[in-house]
Amino acid sequence: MTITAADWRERAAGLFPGGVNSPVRAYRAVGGEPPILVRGAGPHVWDADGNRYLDYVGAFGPLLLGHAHPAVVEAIRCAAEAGGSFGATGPGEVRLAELIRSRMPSIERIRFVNSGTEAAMSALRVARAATGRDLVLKFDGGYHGHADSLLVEAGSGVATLSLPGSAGVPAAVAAQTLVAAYNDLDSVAGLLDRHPGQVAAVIVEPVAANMGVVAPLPGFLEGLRRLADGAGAILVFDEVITGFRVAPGGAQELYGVRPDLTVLGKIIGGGLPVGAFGGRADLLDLVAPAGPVYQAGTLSGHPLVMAAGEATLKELTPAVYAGLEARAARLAEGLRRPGTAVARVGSLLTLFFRAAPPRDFAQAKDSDRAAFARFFGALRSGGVLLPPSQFEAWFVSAAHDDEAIVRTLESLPA
Ligand code: KE4
Repeated sequence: MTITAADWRERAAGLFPGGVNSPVRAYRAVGGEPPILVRGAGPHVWDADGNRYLDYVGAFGPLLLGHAHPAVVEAIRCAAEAGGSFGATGPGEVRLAELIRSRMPSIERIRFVNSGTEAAMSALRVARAATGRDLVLKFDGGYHGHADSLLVEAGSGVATLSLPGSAGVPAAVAAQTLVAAYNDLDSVAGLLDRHPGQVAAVIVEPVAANMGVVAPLPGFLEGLRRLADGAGAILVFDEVITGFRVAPGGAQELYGVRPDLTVLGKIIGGGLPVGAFGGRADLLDLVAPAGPVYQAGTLSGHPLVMAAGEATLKELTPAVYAGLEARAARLAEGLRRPGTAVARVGSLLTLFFRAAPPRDFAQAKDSDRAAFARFFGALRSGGVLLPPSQFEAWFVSAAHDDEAIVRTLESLPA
C-alpha cells in the first residue's frame, strides 16, 4: 500500500517542529503543501506521489553535479563497505584537504566539521582568540548558520520567516554582533571607527546568497580587506555556498581577494553533512590540540563524507564550469521580464520581483514576495521546483542540460 505525501506530512507534523527538520522546507513563504521527496537523479527529483520536478534547490547548494552522480554514489558505497566511521584520522580527509588547499591557497590549514554552522562559529572563536577581542561584524541579510551570535539580522530562513533574529539568543550575545549593510563600505568603516580595537572579525558572504543573490559591487571585497587590516580584524569569507561553485577556487579566486579564514560546507561534502574552516596557519594552529581554542566533533572528517566530497571536486573540470556558466546564463536571459530583475553569479541566480537587482538586504526586502509566491506556485505546477523563498538562490547544477533549461523556460507563466 503506497504511503502518500499527505500521509508522510501528517506523520511528520506530529514529530518535527512545523513538520520539518529545517524551517525553509515548510513552505511558509510560498504556501501550499511542502513536497515529500523520495528520489533524485541528475536535475530531477520525485515526490512521494510520483510527480517529477526539475530541481533548482539541489539540497540548497551541495549538489553542483546534480542528484546521485554515479562517481559520488560509488565513492560513498566503497567508503561504507570499508566500515564507515572510526573516530580516527583517515586517508580520505587528508586527500580532500589537499584537494581543497590546491584550489584555495589561502587555506594553509583546515579543520573539518559537520555543518556550515559549526564551521562559521568555530572560525569566529578562532578570530576572537587570535585578537583577544569580543565583537564580530556581519552584514544585514547575511546568513552563516544558526549559532547564537550569527542569528542577528540573518538571511535565509530567518528572513524568509520575517523573524527579527531568534528567540533564545541572550541580549548580551546579540550585543556583541555588529551589523553593517552589504555593499556599503561606509557602514563598515563607521562601525569599526565606533568600536576601535574591539572587533575580532568581519564575516561576509563574498557573494550574498541568503537575501537572494546579491553580488559584491566593484571594490567592496577589496575594501573589506583594507578596512579589516586597518582595524586589526580577521576577514572571514563564508564560502559555504560560493566555495567551488562560482569558480574552481570559489569567490576568493573570482574576485581576487584573500581572506584570513574561509568557511566551507555543502559542495565539499557532495551532499553529505559537512563543514570546514581554514586559512592562515598561524590562526588554525590556535585550534586544539595545537592551541588553546577548543573545537571537536565525533564525526568530523567522516570517511563517507570525505569520499563524497573528493569525488565531487574531482569531477569539477574546466568544461564543467564552462557548461554551468553557459546554461545558467541562458536561463537568466530567458527569465527576464518586465517588473522583475535577475541577479546571477555563475550558477547561482535569483529572480527578484522588483525592477532592479538589489544591492543590499533592505532593497531585497522590498521585492514583491506575493508575486514571487505566485510565480513559485506556477512553476511548481509546471514541474519545476524552486527554493521556496525570494531570499534563496536558485542552484543550477552540471546536470541541468540544455533540455532542462528549455523545459524550465517553457514552464514560465505568461
Ligand atoms: P549549515 O549549518 O546549514 O550546513 O550551513 C549554514 C550556512 C552557512 N553559510 C552560508 C552562506 C549558508 O548559506 C548556510 C546555509 N544555507 C541555507 C540555505 N541558504 C541552508 C538551508 C536550510 O537552512 O535549510
